[in-house]
Amino acid sequence: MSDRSTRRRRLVILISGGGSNLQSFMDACAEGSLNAEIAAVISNKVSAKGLERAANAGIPNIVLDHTEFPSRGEFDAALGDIIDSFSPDLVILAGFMRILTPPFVNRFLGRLMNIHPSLLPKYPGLHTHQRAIDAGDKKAGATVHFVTAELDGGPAIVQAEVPIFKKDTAEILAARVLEYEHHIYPLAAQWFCEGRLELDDGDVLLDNELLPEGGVCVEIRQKR
Ligand code: NHR
Ligand code: GAR
Repeated sequence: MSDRSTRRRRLVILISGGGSNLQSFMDACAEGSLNAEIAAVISNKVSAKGLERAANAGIPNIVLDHTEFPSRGEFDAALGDIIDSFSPDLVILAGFMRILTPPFVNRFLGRLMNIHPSLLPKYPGLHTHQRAIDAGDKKAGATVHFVTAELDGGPAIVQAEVPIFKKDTAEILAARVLEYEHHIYPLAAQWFCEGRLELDDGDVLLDNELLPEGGVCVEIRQKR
């Protein structure tokens, strides 16, 4: 068996919260739509619910509390060492809420992905759903992208669009977007695990083809 095509890729998943995206990776691995194993889950918050999901599934789970480090750089160096101890092929930010310093990003460049709950380049940073509602936008969504030093500025791999309805609150919209995050994030990871996806000098290639800005667009038809 060639290593290239069939070896199960190793993932390390970083979380800070509920871990529903982590759960979508656990489900996709179990079901076989993602040919990978989750080598470890790491949280910067001891209270992250996602840690329990990992523990219940027998996945090594680690807390690295950023408040115990004197600087971002030192936290990132320790985090990078723990990640490397699991020899991952791909590192997944799944609701990870700490901005990462350039040395960390460069250490994992091309094998570090994030999902951001907006249609980037719109609304990088925090409070994306409220900002989209306040702006009167008709659609919202989520973007999977390679992480670069520019916050939420790395090139996009795949986007899902969902409608915004008049009565939406940020919470309602967040839940609608989250449902589709759970489809597109394991999908992007599977492309990477199959060797179909790469970051090439700031561009994203899928099957050796340059992706457009925004990446692959998955339009979701809303059952209503
Ligand atoms: N790091 C780099 N260098 N580049 C990216 O694209 C990153 C990143 C780290 C995290 C996720 C991102 C998101 O999808 C992400 C992308 C945290 C903040 C933030 O302001 C912003 C964006 C993202 C994650 N964090 C505060 C901080 O001071 C803390 C907020 C909190 O703890 O609640 O780090 O949205
Ligand atoms: C998701 O909506 C994710 O896109 C977002 O946080 C949620 C995490 O949910 N990420 C960020 O805002 C990153 N700053 P989860 O913990 O249930 O996966």
